[in-house]
Amino acid sequence: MTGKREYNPPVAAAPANPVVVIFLGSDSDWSVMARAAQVLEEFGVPHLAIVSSAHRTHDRTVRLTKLFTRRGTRVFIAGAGAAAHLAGALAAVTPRPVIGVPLASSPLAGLDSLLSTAQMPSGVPVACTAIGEAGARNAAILAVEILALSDRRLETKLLGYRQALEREVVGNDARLQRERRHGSRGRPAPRR
Ligand code: RP5
Repeated sequence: MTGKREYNPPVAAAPANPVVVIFLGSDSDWSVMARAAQVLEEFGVPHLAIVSSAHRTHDRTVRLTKLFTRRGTRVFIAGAGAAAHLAGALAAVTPRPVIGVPLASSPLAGLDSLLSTAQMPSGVPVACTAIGEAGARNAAILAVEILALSDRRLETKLLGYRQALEREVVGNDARLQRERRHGSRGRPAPRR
């Protein structure tokens, strides 16, 4: 014992009882993981984003996960790159669903994080989304789907979101057909 007080880093200013907590392995992950926060914002889900690594600040990550589990957080999202053990580290200490987002921040472009997030041993699952921005968005949508199981208002919003997606694709198709009829959507360049 050195007699020194343990370093107890503060938690970011936040809603005290976030329904969803997004963990980032590094602040360099924020540009991608902000997509998840944006979706939760759109659905009006109280959330919090925290930088805390599975490796560099392991004890803090465990402590925070247990703290937010006690406070009632329903779903955790964990975005990390490289040897991405963050989602698994959370899942090890919370019974709540954990959704991992593999990030393409290493020379292996996310394949490493995809495998290390998805390949959990039997008994401690994490849901794993696609690599990068699509995965970050989908993690938040999946979190909303989980919450909507017991929240009709959220389910109605989800249905509205799906209908908007459908309208967008149908609209894009109509535009493509129009442009092709008028010859304004170019043909692919001939192969050389
Ligand atoms: C991972 O290593 C982080 O999640 C991040 O994606 C990657 C690089 O982190 P930094 O070196 O930019 O902090 O743990």
